[in-house]
Amino acid sequence: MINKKLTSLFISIMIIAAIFLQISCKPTIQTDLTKENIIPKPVSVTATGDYFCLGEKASIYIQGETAELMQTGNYLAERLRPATGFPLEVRTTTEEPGKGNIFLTLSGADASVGDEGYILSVTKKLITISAKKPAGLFNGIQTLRQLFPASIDMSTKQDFDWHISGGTITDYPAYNYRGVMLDVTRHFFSVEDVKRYIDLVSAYKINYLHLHLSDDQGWRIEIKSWPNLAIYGGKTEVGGGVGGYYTQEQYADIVKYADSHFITVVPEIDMPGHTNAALASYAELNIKGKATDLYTGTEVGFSTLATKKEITYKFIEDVFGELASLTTGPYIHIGGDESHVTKKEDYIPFVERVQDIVIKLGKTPIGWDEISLGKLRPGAIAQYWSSAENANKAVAQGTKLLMSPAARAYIDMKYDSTTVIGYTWAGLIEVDKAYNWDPASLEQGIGKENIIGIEAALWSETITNMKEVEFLTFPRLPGLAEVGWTPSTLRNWDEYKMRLGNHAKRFKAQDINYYPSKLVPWVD
Ligand code: TNX
Repeated sequence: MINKKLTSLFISIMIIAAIFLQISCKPTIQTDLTKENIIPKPVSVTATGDYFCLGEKASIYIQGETAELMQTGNYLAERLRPATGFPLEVRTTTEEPGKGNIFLTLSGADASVGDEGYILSVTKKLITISAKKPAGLFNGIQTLRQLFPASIDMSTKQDFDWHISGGTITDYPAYNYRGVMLDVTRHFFSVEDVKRYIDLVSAYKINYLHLHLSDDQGWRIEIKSWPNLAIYGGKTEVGGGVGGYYTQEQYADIVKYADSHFITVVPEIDMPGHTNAALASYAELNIKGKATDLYTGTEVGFSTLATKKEITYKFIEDVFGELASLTTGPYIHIGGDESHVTKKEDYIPFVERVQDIVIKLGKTPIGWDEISLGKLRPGAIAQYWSSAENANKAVAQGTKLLMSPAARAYIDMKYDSTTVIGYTWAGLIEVDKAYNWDPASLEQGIGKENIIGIEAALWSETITNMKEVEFLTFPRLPGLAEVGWTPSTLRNWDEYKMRLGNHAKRFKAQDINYYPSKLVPWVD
């Protein structure tokens, strides 16, 4: 009798538990994958109407045991653990795992997705990301993060049904280079700041971080063979603040952190102009052999290295030699912009010789568009920022361009006339203006075949802290990331702004100080 009662009680509890489980995993919002607000917009999305529910017992399975794969699995686990409160163990497997798990695999994806593409499939049973390379898995993970409710990005446990819509996403980038430049010279930003920047931009599939490491106002990287550059030349910044520099260990830590987010760091030492910090640190680099004073203003174009002195090239070889050994990526940026006090006949042979120095170190030189005044070495890249004429000169030499048109991609410009920080020299750049352009049809004579990608540039004359960095970056950067990732035929401002509006919740969950543009229908 008692036994019977206990059995029926047990059955009732089981039924209630089953119903509860069912309810707790019932989606409260739509389950149409094609209606998700993914940025950058994927190449193709098909929906099944099904949904997957992430539960406490889920694990992340990786197929293969390479360190990079393991790191990618751990990265995903670390993104999902705080808000879900689930353990989400990372395990290796040789076959498709059972129900309720996440599966990251380097087999199964069609070769057409390339090195950075992925296929994300969501069924009731399993989430699978397949790719050719770990970078593709990482990009698929960024998409997956955006399929969860925005609370997934909170740093503390949230009471939520972690369901996502079912279907398949096939995705790959339009351009291989999707970058952002951070100027750490005009104002210095700490290692922690740079890491947060990497966290935030990698979510939008940015894969290059260009660090502007030297300028008139400061030298920001330790060079052991020329120690005064950092110790003296790094002492201050715009406005006279304390400045700072990265030790080589700190810089290597940034590079490693970026690499673990599939972001390649591109270091820039600007020359022959924008060199006052170096000229103040070493007298012998000056034409007249006398050191200049440190500079804390915002003028550009008044400084130049002594292009006719041999010591200058010894200096460049030493600096780039040390920098190359800290650089895991292919590029070293040589600057070359606004050298207004360098004579053209001196500028051209200088830029040619500096390219050769970089190439000899096994790296590929990039320079601002002015470098196309001289002969560009095979493989060198010109970064278009202001002169279409220079950009066309580069194309005529068979050189590929990195597109950073100031009127679209200079995210140090104000949004509108009321923006407190930022410049206006390249115009006001509202969120639609940063989004609404196509790199391949922006300038006559420059087509997709001439372009490696795009880069947003954040100069820091007017910004002093991360809150300000975030304000100018968000929400323009997600739009620029989409310009670089999504085929132009799939892009449209009116549709994009709806998706962007839905990212406010994600910005808030990550405590991002974003500009709430009136052009965007924000959904809180
Ligand atoms: C132009 S862009 C510069 C920088 C300034 C920036 C301010 C470029 C290659 N040179 O030196 O910081 O404008 O917007």
